[in-house]
Amino acid sequence: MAVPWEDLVAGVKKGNVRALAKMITRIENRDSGWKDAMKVIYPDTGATLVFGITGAPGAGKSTLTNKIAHGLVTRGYQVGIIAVDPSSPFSGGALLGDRLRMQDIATIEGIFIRSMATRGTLGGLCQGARDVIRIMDAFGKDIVLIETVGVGQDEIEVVRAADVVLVVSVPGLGDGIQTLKAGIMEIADLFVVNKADRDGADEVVSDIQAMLELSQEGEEAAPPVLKTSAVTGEGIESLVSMLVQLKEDKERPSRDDATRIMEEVLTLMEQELFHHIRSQWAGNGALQAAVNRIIDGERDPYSVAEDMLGTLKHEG
Ligand SMILES: Nc1nc2c(ncn2[C@@H]2O[C@H](COP(=O)(O)OP(=O)(O)OP(=O)(O)O)[C@@H](O)[C@H]2O)c(=O)[nH]1
Ligand SMILES: [Mg+2]
Repeated sequence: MAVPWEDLVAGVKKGNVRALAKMITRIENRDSGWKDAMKVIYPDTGATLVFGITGAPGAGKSTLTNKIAHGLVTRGYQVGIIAVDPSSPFSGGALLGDRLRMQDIATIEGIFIRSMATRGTLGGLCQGARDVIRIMDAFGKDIVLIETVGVGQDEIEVVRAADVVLVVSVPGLGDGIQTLKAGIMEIADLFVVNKADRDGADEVVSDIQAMLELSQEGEEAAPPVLKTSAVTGEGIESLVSMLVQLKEDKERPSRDDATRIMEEVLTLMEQELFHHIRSQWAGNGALQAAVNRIIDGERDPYSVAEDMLGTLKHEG
């Protein structure tokens, strides 16, 4: 027998790590009753500050996330980490690498790590991340770090769900900032030039600053640009202090909450509708008959879909 949702939710709210892990899995799997469980979790959320950490593949995001988490825990914060695996869940390579590098913090009190596959997440990556963040929030995590590679559209969407976005670049990628997907620069609240132990970090910093100057509008302060080395530890203290400051100020950057909530409601409606249509029509005799008529050349897919949607509209 599966553990009842009530027990899981109660466990999460009490800070039970096993309940946290189990609830996340069952929510991700969309086990029956998942939505009611999330409804109960929701009022207990809103305290967590979410940092999105993104950037080019291999920029050192995982190593940096590891160091940041460590620094935050040392300062007394409870930290959740969501590592969005950029590769397919079947290839294993990148995922294993991440796991290994993340391993040394996996056992530290106060840090909980979860990886999520880009593909194959039932509720979609973005909604999946929102759900996991909320469960971690209700559990008592003060800060959630979400690492995603800054190349695909899905990943960018996930980063948009964060309160504060850190964009990580590195020297030695040719034109470092060009390798990032267009659109990522615009949503950055903070730039980190990692691998500062290598040559060329200062040039990357100036490139970013020059670019920011060009795009600066009005009085708004440009996002800070920090230099770090996740390997030597250079700059990590200042970065962590800056994140702590943001947490303490509870300053949520200008990304509009109303817009985010509206997006979420629309996503949930789309998913529900999709599910409803599939489950209602897939094994439905009327659909089978219509398909046969399309095959026989009597009808076409466009008008069949239109007719069937028409019945849905009448339902409600
Ligand atoms: N020299 C140097 N190497 C670093 C630094 N940070 C990370 N690395 C190395 O860079 C490589 C990639 O680091 P990761 O932390 O896996 O980078 P990532 O951005 O998470 O990579 P993906 O998730 O695969 O995109 C590893 O071999 C790290 O040890 C740094 O500050 N300096
Ligand atoms: Mg990584």
